[in-house]
Amino acid sequence: MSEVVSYQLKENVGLIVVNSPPVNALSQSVREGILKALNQAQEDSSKAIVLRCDGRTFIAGADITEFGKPPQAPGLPEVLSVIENSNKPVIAAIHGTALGGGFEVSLACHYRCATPSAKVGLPEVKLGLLPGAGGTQRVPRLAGVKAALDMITGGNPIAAHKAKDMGLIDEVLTGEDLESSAIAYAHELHGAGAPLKRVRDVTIDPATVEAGFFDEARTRLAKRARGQIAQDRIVSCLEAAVNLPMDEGLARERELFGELVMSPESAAMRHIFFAERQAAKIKDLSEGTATRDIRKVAVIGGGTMGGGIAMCFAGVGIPVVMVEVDQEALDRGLGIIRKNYAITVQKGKLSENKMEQLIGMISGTTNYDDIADVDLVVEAVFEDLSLKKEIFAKMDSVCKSGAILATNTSYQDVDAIAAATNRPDDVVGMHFFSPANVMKLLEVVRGNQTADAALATAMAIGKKIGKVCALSGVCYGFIGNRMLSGYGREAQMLLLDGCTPARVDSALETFGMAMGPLAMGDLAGLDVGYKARQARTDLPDDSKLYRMGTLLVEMGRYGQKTASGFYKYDPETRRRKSDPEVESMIKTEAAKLGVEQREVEEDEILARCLYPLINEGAKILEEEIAQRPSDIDVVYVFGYAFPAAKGGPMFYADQVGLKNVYDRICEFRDRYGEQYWQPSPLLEQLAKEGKTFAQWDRERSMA
Ligand code: 3H9
Repeated sequence: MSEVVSYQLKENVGLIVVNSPPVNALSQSVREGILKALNQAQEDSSKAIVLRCDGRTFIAGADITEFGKPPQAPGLPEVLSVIENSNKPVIAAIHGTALGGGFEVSLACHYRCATPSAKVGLPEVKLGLLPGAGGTQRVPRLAGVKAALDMITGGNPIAAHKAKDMGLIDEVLTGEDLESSAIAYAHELHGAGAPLKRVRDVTIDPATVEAGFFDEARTRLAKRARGQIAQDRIVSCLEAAVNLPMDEGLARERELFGELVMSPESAAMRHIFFAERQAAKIKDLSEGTATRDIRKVAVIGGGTMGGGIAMCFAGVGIPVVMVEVDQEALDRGLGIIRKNYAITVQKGKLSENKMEQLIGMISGTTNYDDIADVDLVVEAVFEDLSLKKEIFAKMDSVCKSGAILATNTSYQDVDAIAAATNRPDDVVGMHFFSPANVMKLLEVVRGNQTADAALATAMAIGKKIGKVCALSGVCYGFIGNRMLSGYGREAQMLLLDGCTPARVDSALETFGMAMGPLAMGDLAGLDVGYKARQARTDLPDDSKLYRMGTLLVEMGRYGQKTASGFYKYDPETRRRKSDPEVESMIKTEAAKLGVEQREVEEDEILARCLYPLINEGAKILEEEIAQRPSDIDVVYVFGYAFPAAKGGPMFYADQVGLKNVYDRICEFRDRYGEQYWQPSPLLEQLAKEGKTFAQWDRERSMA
């Protein structure tokens, strides 16, 4: 029939099976195969048609690699219309995840059945898109407009039983085998004379939608996804579902899908989708590199970080031992974990029972001998190299052979830490981001001597605990924090130049950052950066450098924790407010330092803050600290809330044009000095050659 779609008549049922690994995406050959099979089924003696997939999942969506390329027939709408107009009932039999176009295929079928573990969803919004094959028209017809709005703008999958309750699927199968259960279900429907149920025939009563519903949704979503257009277009499609006949609604959906698929927002988000998967691959490690089993973990340090890390492992059923210096510190650490879980219970996102189960996975000790049997230790004490070395020497003396010894350091030299042990090949960096149980990024740091198996295990366990992993070499601050230093520096320099904190932050927030750099400093604690700077000997001797941050700390204004920093904070709501005292202090300091204040354009604020990220990123590539430009994007999107809709700093630079970025950096160098603005040789080279980072990376991998 087709290499990726087979058809056979089985027990009077026409059985269409899609087999297109890895996720049965709707490539041209899959669309064509399904179409041919459907046509064949119309002609034979089958009483009903079952569509199922081989492999790990039902169709997981359109083939994302085809977007942006010329369309190839048959289009998905054509396939769906043949399904819907079939003269025999078509039944989708779902396992794994029916996502995007995959779920839309099932919605065009007359019936949907699913295994209990299956999930259905419309995640297009996460790619800056909307469901373009009827999802926005059929879901509200089945589940109501409000549920459709939440499902499509949230993009999260829904478990089979819930999907049934919502009316999205008809049957949760109970049998062990998907194919035979689905065939049995088809017989049952046929026996009962079940009609050809077409979702398009359902009408939505406009009276069920409250007045102002769509306006309110638009305002709320615009706040949630600043600067992104997909949410707005989804609302328009749902409005069309309510107000227009089906075919006109479908036409509107196609038109808006067409707009989004060509948008820079979607191109950036698709880039991040593939970048995330690429980052998990270590170039010089063969795919089959053996990993070690991680059945028990120890976390050294019961602070906020250690607690969050322990929760990550407990969450996937791996028992954790937390080690602290004394009972009091241990009780405090375990207490924080309990409190964190309790908050989740209060929010209704965790049951009391499950909470107790999770807490039961985490034990505590003050004795290193108790970690002799663990497979992985993650050290998460404060940033003091000699303390870390001492702890690693202790770990080395008690841990069993083959245990992986990981440090969560943000800045320290992983090689120096490894040298404190007799097994530097088992030492690796696992740099979590705070709060560790929430933030998605894990920077896995490869030391000079880290063994392949230790590295592959760190990446694998990172994935298992739900993190997005990116590999970094050893350098001060690794990929993320190293790049950040210029970003924070310029945010503060801009104050002396004439910006208020609110002006700097709002420029970056409008760009899409979840929080501007100064508000972020207040959240992290200005004292943290202050202490880190004091330990550094490599900073230029310039009284303008971090002037405001330093002054604020010296006044006891550490940020949110003291209810004042660059801003003032309401102690109850933590809401920030501009502080006239800070604004006048900035003016006074600028005058003292002889900086002439001026009106700074928004465009300059963005360039001054973002271009240091790009320039340092280019240096990180030259030094091979990061494997690829897209890994840097992953670090920034998942660890620093850089907007996915801008694709990460390196992708963004490619869009702006490297020559434009380079020229602006040269302009800043001439104005502010080489100690801050030294263009990276790689950036200079690519700017002169008229290339992008992505092109450079492709050419390099082909060479
Ligand atoms: C859409 O459907 C639009 C329609 O509404 C309208 C059309 C007109 N295409 O994630 P994994 C690759 S938009 C191409 O590691 P898992 C992926 O890159 C689409 N490739 O596996 C990776 O490749 P590699 C809406 C895809 O088991 C490999 O498959 N659908 C696609 O952890 C394995 O992926 C989505 O957004 C694709 N659609 O998770 C769903 N999907 O091995 C996107 C995956 O070379 N997919 N690949 O690195 C997912 O969420 C996950 O892949 C899934 C499996 C949950 C399915």
